[in-house]
This record gives sequence, C-alpha cells and structure tokens, in this order.
Amino acid sequence: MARCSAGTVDCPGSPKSVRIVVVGDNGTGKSSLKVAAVSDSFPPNVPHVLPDTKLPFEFFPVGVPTAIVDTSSKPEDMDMVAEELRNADAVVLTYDCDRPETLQGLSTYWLPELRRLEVKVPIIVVGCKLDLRDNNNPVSLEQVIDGVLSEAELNDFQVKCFHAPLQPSGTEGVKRVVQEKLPEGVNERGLTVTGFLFLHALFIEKWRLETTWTVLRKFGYNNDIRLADELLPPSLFKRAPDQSIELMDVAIDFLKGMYVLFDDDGDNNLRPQEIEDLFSTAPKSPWTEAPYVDAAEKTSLGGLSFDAFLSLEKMLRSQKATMSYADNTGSTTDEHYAVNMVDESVSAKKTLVMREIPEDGAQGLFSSKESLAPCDIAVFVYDSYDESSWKRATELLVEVATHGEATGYEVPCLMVSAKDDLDSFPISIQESTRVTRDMGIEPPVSISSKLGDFNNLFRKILTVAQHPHLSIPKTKAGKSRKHYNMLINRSLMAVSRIFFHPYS
Ligand SMILES: Nc1nc2c(ncn2[C@@H]2O[C@H](COP(=O)(O)OP(=O)(O)O)[C@@H](O)[C@H]2O)c(=O)[nH]1
Ligand SMILES: [Mg+2]
Repeated sequence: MARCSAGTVDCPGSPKSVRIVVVGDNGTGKSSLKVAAVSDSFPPNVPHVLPDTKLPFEFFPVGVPTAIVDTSSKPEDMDMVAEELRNADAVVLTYDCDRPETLQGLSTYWLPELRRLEVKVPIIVVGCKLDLRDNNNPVSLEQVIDGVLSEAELNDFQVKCFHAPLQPSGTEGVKRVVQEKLPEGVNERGLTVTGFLFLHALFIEKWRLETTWTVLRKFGYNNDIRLADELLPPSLFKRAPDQSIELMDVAIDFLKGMYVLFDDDGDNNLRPQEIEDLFSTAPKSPWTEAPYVDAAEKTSLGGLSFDAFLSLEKMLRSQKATMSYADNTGSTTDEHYAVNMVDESVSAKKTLVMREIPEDGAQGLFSSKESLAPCDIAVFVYDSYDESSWKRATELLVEVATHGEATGYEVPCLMVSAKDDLDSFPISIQESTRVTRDMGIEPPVSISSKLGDFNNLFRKILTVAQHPHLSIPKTKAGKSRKHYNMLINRSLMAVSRIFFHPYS
C-alpha cells in the first residue's frame, strides 16, 4: 500500500497514514460525505469518484495523517474496490436513509463481501441523507444486525456448513416448517434465533443428529462441544502480561439476567442444584473443583449470592488469562483462592481475587521475568507475636521489590500484622513502621481474625492496588540507582543546555 500518488500515503520519511475507505451502494452519498468531511460544506454536484484526499490537519491532532478514500459502485470496478478494502485501516459503509433497499444491501452484499475479503478492521455504518428520511417509516440499522437470518444469510450458512446452496424453495420450506410449529421462529425478515434453535431441536428429535454436529464442527466445536483452543487466541483476551480483563456492563447485565433466571425463588441465593441447572448445557460446572470450589463466600443456606456468583465468574476470567489456557480442571489443587466483592464506594464494587501463597511457595513467584506481572498487589501477612515471621515477611518484601526493580514489573505492596489481639511484642510498632517507611510503603495494617477485626483491610488493599505508584517498595540499591539515574539525567540536561544554547 505504499502509494505516493495524490499525496496520500506512506511516502518514504512521512509517518504512516490511516486510510478510511468509504464503500456502499451507488448514490448512497459516499462522495458527498467525503466532500462534506473535508470542506465542511454540502456540495451541489460531485463527480462519481473523488480522488484520494487527506483530511485537514485538525482532524488528526495526534499527528497521524488520515486519508479518506472514495470508491466507485460500478460492478466493473469491484476488483479495485476490493483492493482498496484490503488496504483499509477502517471502513465506512454507507446506506441511504431514503432508500431501504440500500440498507438491505448491507446485509445481502456488503457485509458478506467484507467477510469474504477477510477485512478485519473497524467498520462504521453510516446512514446518509438523514434529511430525506421518512419518519413514518424509518429504516434503521437494527434491521440489518438484527439476530435474524435473512434468505441470503441462511444461504451463506448452508454453503459454509454443507457446501451447497439452498434452493429458493428450500428456504421457503424451512421457514414454513418452523412457522407451523413455532410462529415466533420466523418474521418478515427471516429466521429468528428461536426459530434457528427450534430447527436444530427438530433435527435432533428426528435423529438427524449429523446435521447439528456438522454445524457445530464447522464453527470449531469438538466432540466435547468445546471450542478448539486455536479459535480462542490468547491475544484476544490477554495482550500483555500485566494487563487484566474487565467485564463490561453489558456482560455484567447478562450474568445478572442468568442469575435471576436460575435463582428460582428470587432469594439472592443460588442453591447448588440451581448452579447445576445453570451449567446444564455445559460439559460441567467449572466451579465444583479447586481452586474455585471453596473460593467464594457461601450464604447461610449454602448457596451463592449474586456478588459471590459474579466474583467466581471474574476469577474464572482472570484464571483463564493468567494460566494461559491451561485447562482449569487440571489446575493444581494446592492453590488456595478467595474471591469477594469489596465496596469501593456506595455505587461501585470491585472484585478481589486473592491467592494464598504459603511461605515455601514463594520462590515460584520469582521464577520468570513476568511471573509477578498479572498481580495487582502483594500482601504480606505476618504473626505480630512471632519475630521470625516478621523477618521472613520483610525478606519477602525485599525480594518482591528487587524482582520488580530488575524486571520492570513492580508490584505495590501492603504488610499485614495478624493476631492483633495478642500483645504485639517483640515486633514493636516503631520497628515495623520504620521498615515500611524506609521502603516507601504504608505502615502495616493490624488485624485480628479471632476478634473479627479486619480494620478495613479489604478496602485498604483495594486502595493500594488502585494507586500503585504510592506503594511500590524500593530497595536501597533501587533507590540509589534511581538517584544515580536522576543525577546523570540532570547533568546531561545541563550539558545539553550548555551545548545547544551557548548564549542563553
Ligand atoms: N438531501 C440530501 N442529498 C444528499 C445527501 N448526501 C448526498 N446527497 C445526494 O445524493 C446523490 C448521490 O450522492 P453521491 O455522493 O454522488 O453518492 P455516491 O454515489 O455514493 O458517491 C447526490 O445527488 C447528492 O447530492 C444528503 O445528506 N442529503
Ligand atoms: Mg460517488
């Protein structure tokens, strides 16, 4: 795509430009859209296809030149359009709000075409000529991305799975069969999701199991009805070792819907039987084994509250991410986890996934450069009555700090002094405060599990994790290296000032 014509892209020495390719049916408003974007005015007459143009500079403040590429809609130019689409960084797909058939054109032609060309860049659908829209009969995008298989989509599906198109009478036949038994399985636009599922139930009932299996296999499911690993690229979920996954609000709403659906009596307590029902379509519940089985708080009735349910779900996601798709059924059983929600404020809750690491398991933490990267905070618990336990905790703190300084994956740390109900001697408060202050972290939080006094520990953990820069421990060596780097930087700055501005 190194084309220098019309001053658009990738001339040697110039920064790489972004190409936004505009495609859509003839007369939908592509060329006018482009002129309007570039000149901020509506053109009375536009040529059929405009030459490539860069957007005015204020459109790309981050300094990336952006070009809008207009395209032809003539059938004989489709090869050229395909070439543009392959080189696109983003695609704008236009339809005409005044002509519903151009919206249909998206699902019958343009979207399948983009799929066929394997265009994997962001696509923005734009409804042009809003001023001409018939408000009594508005066409909308929902009609295209609507969870309904149109005739053409049904046909694509058939070709993908069975390598043969359906005859027009075939599609009609399918729809008729579904409609007779399940009226909501079909609407004027095609086969609905319920209709599609009903059709498969029908195949299974009639012992045409191979049909459903063929479909499942085509979409990458194996004999255990599990998606093949290669279809779940780790990069999809996990980009860098220190990035984590957050569920979006829609995902949380979906989970809430599932919870409410299966919590039959609506008592915010999902009983073990109800959990089993929830996972009845999966090979098995992922939560019946370590490390999940005891990780979440149980209600007094032995079930899961919605918070506990959501915490386990989040733990599952973070495990999937950090264990890089190791089959979680095979995870080591000596790993102990606890998950729960912590109220950050009245309206916001965060999930804490805590992994217990026994003293002799600590070495594994430093096994590789990235081993501590997924961790948002390290908490060191010591027995306030046992000096050796305090010593060991400070040693570990120094090890974590050193590992962080060496690898660049620094982890904020918090010390916790346990058994506060005992007299905290011989480790005096002064001593522990001095050590933590010297390393640049908060003083230890005192708790007593026996008295049930957690001194707001979980919120404190959350605060430290959310403000990591305030609690990254520094070793003496690390500090002096930092000091040294600062000195070097300062002197370099001084040198460059003298060097470049001899008269200033
Ligand atoms: N009323 C109205 N007409 C428009 C609008 N955008 C484009 N048109 C008209 O629609 C016709 C086709 O536009 P054009 O940009 O050539 O479409 P293209 O074939 O997709 O490039 C022209 O007569 C334009 O003036 C709009 O927003 N409102
Ligand atoms: Mg045009």
